[in-house]
Amino acid sequence: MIRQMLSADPHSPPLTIQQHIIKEQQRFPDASGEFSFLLSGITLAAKQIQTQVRRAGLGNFLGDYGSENVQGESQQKLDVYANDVMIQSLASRESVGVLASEENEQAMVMPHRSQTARYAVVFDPLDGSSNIDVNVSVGTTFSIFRKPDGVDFENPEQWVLQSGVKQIAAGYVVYGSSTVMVYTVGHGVHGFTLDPNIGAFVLSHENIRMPAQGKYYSVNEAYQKSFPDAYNRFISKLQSGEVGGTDYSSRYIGSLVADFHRTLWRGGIFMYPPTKTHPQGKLRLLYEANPIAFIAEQAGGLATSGSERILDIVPTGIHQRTPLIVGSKVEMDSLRHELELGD
Ligand code: AHM
Ligand code: MG
Repeated sequence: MIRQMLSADPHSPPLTIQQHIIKEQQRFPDASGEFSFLLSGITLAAKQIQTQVRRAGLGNFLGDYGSENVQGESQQKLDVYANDVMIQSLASRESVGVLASEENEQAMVMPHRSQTARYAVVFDPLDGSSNIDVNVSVGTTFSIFRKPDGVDFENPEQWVLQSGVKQIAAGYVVYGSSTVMVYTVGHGVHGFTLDPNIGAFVLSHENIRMPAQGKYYSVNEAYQKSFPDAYNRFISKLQSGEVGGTDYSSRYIGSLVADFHRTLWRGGIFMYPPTKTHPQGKLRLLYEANPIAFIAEQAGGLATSGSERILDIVPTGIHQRTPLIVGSKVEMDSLRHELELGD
């Protein structure tokens, strides 16, 4: 279960994310400090993004930027801002050689071209951006890979076209009623809440465990007629109390980070199955499904595309899509059973 660290002793000094990362880094024998410096680039960017998200209605920061990204989706001003901030923060870290973003068609080689660079970061700078203008939670997702041996700056996409099991760290930031960052380096999942008084992410949830079963399912039911039958049978079972005897409620925000954050905390299941308009699923493997799947598994949950474990998928393209079903063990087992029966 989630342990509330802050309530343990209100007078103990807060443990910041920076201190926590340094502690985690000691698990790696060859740790040089560069990995914690890399992660500090992400927390710095997150603080800047959250500042603009919080003031979005005040400046001139709402609405369309007037261009489309590589997916053909219109870019919001905050998408562009968040992307610039992530790139600027990470480009100054010499340990980072390559970046890939939802907002950029190609993988980006960092101008320093440092021979000591050994990490690649993939990210969605502001996920769920259709929710920005209506003041609903949005988020940032990221995933970190080590540079594969023998790969250089001539082939930047090879730095990031790695299956999810190769992630060395992943996380997300949810800009909700508070700003929370959740991350894993493969030794459990930890959550940090931004304390606006001191401007630091402070450990608020250590060793987060996803409950084995929840009471919410999360799916865009407007598309139900175009889901494969197995998903509809499973949804019927949820609705009729046939999954662990639970009476389910539905919750769907339309921001993956927020929908997953609730699923991580409360248990249950999030689904974005194949649909007629998105037969390969809508969500992107590298910077949406992979970090969420890594965190889910580290917290005791499961994540599948419907046909295979998300973390085992070997990507062929930076913006490749996948169906994503992620959640608690009981719901995931019940869905697997329906999928095995076929359509
Ligand atoms: P985005 O990256 O363009 O913001 O799209 C991803 C978002 C996810 O956050 C969310 O889970 C999904 O799109 C919602 O899609 P839909 O509106 O089709 O239900
Ligand atoms: Mg996105």
